[in-house]
Amino acid sequence: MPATEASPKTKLSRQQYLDLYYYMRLNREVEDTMTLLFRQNKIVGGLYSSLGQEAVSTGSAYALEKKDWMAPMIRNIGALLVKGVPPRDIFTQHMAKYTSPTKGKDGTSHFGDLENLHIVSPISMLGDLIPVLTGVAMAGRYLGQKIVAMTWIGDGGSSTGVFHEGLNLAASQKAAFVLILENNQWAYSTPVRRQVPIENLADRAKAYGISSYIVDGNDPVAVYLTAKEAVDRARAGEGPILIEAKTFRRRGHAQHDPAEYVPAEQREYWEKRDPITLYERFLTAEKILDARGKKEIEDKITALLEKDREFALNSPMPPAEFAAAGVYCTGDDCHKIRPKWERPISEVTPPKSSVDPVWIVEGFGRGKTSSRENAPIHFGDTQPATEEPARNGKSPSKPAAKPPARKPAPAKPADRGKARR
Ligand SMILES: Cc1ncc(C[n+]2csc(CCOP(=O)(O)OP(=O)(O)O)c2C)c(N)n1
Ligand SMILES: [Mg+2]
Repeated sequence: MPATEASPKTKLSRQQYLDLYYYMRLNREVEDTMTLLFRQNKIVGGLYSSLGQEAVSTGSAYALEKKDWMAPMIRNIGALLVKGVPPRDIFTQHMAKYTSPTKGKDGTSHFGDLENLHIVSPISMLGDLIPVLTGVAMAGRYLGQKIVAMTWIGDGGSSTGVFHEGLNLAASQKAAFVLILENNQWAYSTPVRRQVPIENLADRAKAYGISSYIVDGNDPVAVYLTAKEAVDRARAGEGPILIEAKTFRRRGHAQHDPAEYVPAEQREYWEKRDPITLYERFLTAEKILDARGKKEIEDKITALLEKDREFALNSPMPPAEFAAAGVYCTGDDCHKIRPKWERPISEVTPPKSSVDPVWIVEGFGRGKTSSRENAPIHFGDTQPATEEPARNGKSPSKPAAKPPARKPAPAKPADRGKARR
């Protein structure tokens, strides 16, 4: 599908327009605050900037419902804020304070909230969140929750093997999964044209037979409307959807990288397209935002960030004696998460959920197999199988003319579950 056109005023409610503005501003100011903290040597780990990409994180996450799941990557602080993570968690986490979501065990953004906000922690290995979030979407369907799962990937990350494996899995499972591909033109110091031989990364969706969109990643309304349509379609059972958001990484890969390899003309082009400046212009022209409204939003953000920054600065570092706590599962305190069934459990547990297999794979599943390679399956220890032996590695297409001399014992429910995997 072509890029979404500039969005007319009537598409969103006034509150929605203002929410997008608030979250973009909050996103930028949380990161500006952290840049200052980094310069003061208060940030423990790496600090990545999403300057110029705020419309992608906020517009896409804004399309999710409360019950939906997401997994952010390093440039998606905006998505965390939209989903309801308070800035104090982001500050304390980056400062490795004891009050942080990981109790000071990480100095960047590796935290989530499985219980309430439905956020899976980022995984540093690029692309690995795709099969994980596909699994979340599949679990949601299994549990009857009608949820959608969303994650983000960069242009560089879209060249990993697991991107392709994950999307193929999502497509074949028709998972309610939306993948936002942030094409910010650079993967570290490699420009996108030198790592991918195609113009539009959205074209990759064709390989998996799934739908895709291309959207202006600097227009929050276009991102939101596109993501909303994708989320609605995924929820309706249309399968996964890939959205390529074209944008630009205005800072280096992380704080240590001055990004001198970026051509000046390219930087200038994108600096003129700052998403917040453009959106503010739009809101003013449409009379959705005036000077007073803008000041109210700014004051609200300033007060919130001052409070949360102070909280983080005044929080203690983790006590040394807790270094090993929460690292290994003891079976007592961890793994408290239980599935939330929204359909009768009997519907998805044997015997109601089970059907007898219509064909049997040699050496797999029911019954015991002979230890000799290529030997026909013996159901039980003594009786030879009377079914037609498999040929060329394939199972017989028809059942044997005569029934087995001894009926195989039905597999236990647990075995059946394994056999199906
Ligand atoms: C599988 C894997 N390979 C390499 C890395 C190291 N690495 C971390 S970020 C990055 C660049 C990612 O570029 P892109 O996906 O375009 O995301 P961006 O940083 O532009 O948001 C690389 C190579 C990694 N984390 N995982
Ligand atoms: Mg990139």
